[in-house]
Amino acid sequence: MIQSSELILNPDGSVYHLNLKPEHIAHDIIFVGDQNRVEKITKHFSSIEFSQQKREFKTQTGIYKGKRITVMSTGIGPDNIDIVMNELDALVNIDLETREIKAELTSLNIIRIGTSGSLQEDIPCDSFVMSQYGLGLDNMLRSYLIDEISETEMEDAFIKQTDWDMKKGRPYVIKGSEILEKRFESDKIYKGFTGTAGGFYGPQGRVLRLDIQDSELNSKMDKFEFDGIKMTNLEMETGAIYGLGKLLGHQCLSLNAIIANRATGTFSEDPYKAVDELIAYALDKLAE
Ligand code: R1P
Repeated sequence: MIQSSELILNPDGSVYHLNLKPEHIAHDIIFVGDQNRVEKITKHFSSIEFSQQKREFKTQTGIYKGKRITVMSTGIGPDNIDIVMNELDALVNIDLETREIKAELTSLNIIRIGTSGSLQEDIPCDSFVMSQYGLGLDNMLRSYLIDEISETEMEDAFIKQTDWDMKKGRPYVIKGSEILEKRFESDKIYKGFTGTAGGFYGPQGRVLRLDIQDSELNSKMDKFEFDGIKMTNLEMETGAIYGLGKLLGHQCLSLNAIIANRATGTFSEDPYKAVDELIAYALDKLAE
């Protein structure tokens, strides 16, 4: 039995941070970072059966083209992903009354619709990237046992090619769901290798008033290559979603609208349009 200090439930029986009960979520789930993006997706639904918000975690469940879908905001960063993935998994795979792990486990489909900065000149603003791999530059996932699921050869190549300082922890590489990749691919979306940073400024090489540990990191990352795979973009959730998804047995895929190009120093003239177009793309693929 999982103790009440470990799996915390609210007085109404919902999971602590997400404030949800098992009946509130679908098995097809869309993650967004920004809570205001939830309704930009659910406005396309024919009906919404449930809405909830606690802190940055806003959830709506409804129907799009006959399919029941949950849309949920995760807020920013891998630390939030730890909360969202564990509590979502508990909703389907732990009996919240007996606090026992269920004998039969459920696998969720989880699609992130995010925003991201491109590292490559030829992946311009307003394009879409689907992450074949997530590279975690944060340390959150290292609290779990990941040796069986991580791509150690790619990690070693990244460490060597970027001269990564191990005082920052060992980067991890996790592959996304190949099943979902096949469902969401087309000639409208780049396939990529997405870096997930544990912060927005220093951890992504941005300098305002503070010097950073490696001011050359971004230019080393954009030159990184392993087996023909180059690093495409940087954001703050994909690696963590892929890692926890794989450990917990869920299918995960991250799609990002490119709103900044770090290689050319440009920013999208209409980032909301790019996100809206990615939403339309992802919803249609999900409903197919
Ligand atoms: C940073 O501004 C946030 O935007 C990106 C990053 O991953 C980070 O969460 O994604 P979202 O727009 O999905 O939040």
